[in-house]
Amino acid sequence: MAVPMCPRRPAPRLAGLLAAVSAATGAVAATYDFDVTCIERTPRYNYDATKNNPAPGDLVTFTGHIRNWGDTAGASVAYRWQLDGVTVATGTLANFAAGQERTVTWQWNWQTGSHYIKLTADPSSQFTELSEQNNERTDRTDSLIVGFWVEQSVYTYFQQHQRELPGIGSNSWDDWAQRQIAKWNTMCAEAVWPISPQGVLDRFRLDKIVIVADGALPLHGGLPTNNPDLSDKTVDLMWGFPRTLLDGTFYTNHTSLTLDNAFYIETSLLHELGHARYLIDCYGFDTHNTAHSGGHDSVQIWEGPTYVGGSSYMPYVAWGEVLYYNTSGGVMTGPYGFRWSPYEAGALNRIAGQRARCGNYNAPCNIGEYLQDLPGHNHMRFTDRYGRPRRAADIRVYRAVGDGQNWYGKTFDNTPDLLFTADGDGYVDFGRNPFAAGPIVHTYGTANGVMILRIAHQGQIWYRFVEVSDFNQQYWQGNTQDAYYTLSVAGNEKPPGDLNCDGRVDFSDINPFVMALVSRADYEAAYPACAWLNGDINGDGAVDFDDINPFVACLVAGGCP
Ligand SMILES: [Ca+2]
Ligand SMILES: [Ca+2]
Ligand SMILES: [Ca+2]
Ligand SMILES: [Ca+2]
Ligand SMILES: [Zn+2]
Repeated sequence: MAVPMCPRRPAPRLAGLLAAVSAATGAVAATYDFDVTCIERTPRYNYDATKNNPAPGDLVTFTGHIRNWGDTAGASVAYRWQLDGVTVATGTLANFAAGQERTVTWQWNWQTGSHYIKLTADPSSQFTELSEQNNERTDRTDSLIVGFWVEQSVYTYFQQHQRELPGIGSNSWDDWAQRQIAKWNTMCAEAVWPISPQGVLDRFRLDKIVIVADGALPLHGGLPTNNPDLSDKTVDLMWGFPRTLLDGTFYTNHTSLTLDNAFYIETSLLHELGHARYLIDCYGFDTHNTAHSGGHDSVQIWEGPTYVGGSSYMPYVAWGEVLYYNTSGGVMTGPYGFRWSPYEAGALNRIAGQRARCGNYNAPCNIGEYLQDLPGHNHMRFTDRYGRPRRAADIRVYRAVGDGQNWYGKTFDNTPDLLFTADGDGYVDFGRNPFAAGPIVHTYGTANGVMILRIAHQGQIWYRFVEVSDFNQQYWQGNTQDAYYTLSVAGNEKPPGDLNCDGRVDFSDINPFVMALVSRADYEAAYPACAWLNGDINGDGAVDFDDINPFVACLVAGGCP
């Protein structure tokens, strides 16, 4: 089929609709609304072609699409192209009929880097419009490319109701769609973390809006939403909007400017586009025990007679079933809320500037490929609540295997898979991949990117979850050979300087300190429930004369720093 580009299907009854809505709301009939709906760039290149981007000097054409949503025919409206803020072309669209869409073009010899192409309708405000806020679009030229396919009824419904959103000048499905991309780009700019000091580097532009008849999606197999046109490889991300989205209440809130209102910002769409780019569901690291409600217990570990899941070793954190919530997710669901988390930003920047590689839809073949980015040696240091090493702690790794029956299914059986003893500085070298014997898997039936550690030290036992996302982020920060982590577990240990183990550091610790200094054996005999190393104030692993001055400082301060 001929590929429709930005919207080209006329909307013949629009003027009538507009008048009806105006009459219904008692508003003054809108006379004009010029709407720059989209800027497309040609030629297009398939993402998997040898040449998949313009080369410097290539002649490219920007085609701007302008709608007249007004009800007055025959207007002549000016337009203006700007590149990097400099006007490069102007013109006038004469006889612009109500409901019509017109296109204007500007050609440019391609340059690498980030440039900004902007099209403005009615730049000197000759017309007072229903919306003055949809008269310009700006695209970063080196953006990745988004295509949306929308069925006619959805397109029409949005044109009827978007204007009911207060104060934002939205008047079309196109305005809504551009707002989704703008939100994505804003989140990219704002994702400034240590791992992404310049935020998410890529920007995205809506290059293709294809309006199709109700029921037409998908055009070439797959799902109407995920795969609106599987034959299209010119975009890097695609999504479809079938008429069935109008069933139910998904788009029936016309007035709330809140993130729970898809008619304003469709957070689930941006999440799905995250998948289309290759991001995984971070909630897939979450771990639940649901056998008591007819489901599956992921954690099937016993500590003596105690079933660990839901016990004091591993309390439920929510709903009487959640044993672990991921620490890595944002848009892909997790503690960062609706923004790109450090993990997501790192993953997006890992392929910054690269077009889609093997699929531009949810899910592409390279989804989650970054899970395999593991440093060669992962050194984890186990410490107590005062930051002291848990020397010779017994560390056991429980790996997840698939449950074969749930999304991101996982089972930790009762047999530890790896055994370690922490060294004199509290370290264990887990090697490259303690999570699994093979690759990290994160899909239906299996998610093994989270492991459980059992830490035993000085008669105490702890269970902790560790996510592969921590290892991935170390890798992306350049620690591809050796990465270092600290896992602090707090027990009944006493603070440094507390030699009589009453929980305080004061004059009553002086005599036992002297005893510890003179003879470890005498000290341990006199204070069997205490730790000789509480006298190691300077943290060098011994109690000796070098600790005297720091100990005095602790006494004066009422505690060691
Ligand atoms: Ca306008
Ligand atoms: Ca105007
Ligand atoms: Ca004390
Ligand atoms: Ca010392
Ligand atoms: Zn998802």
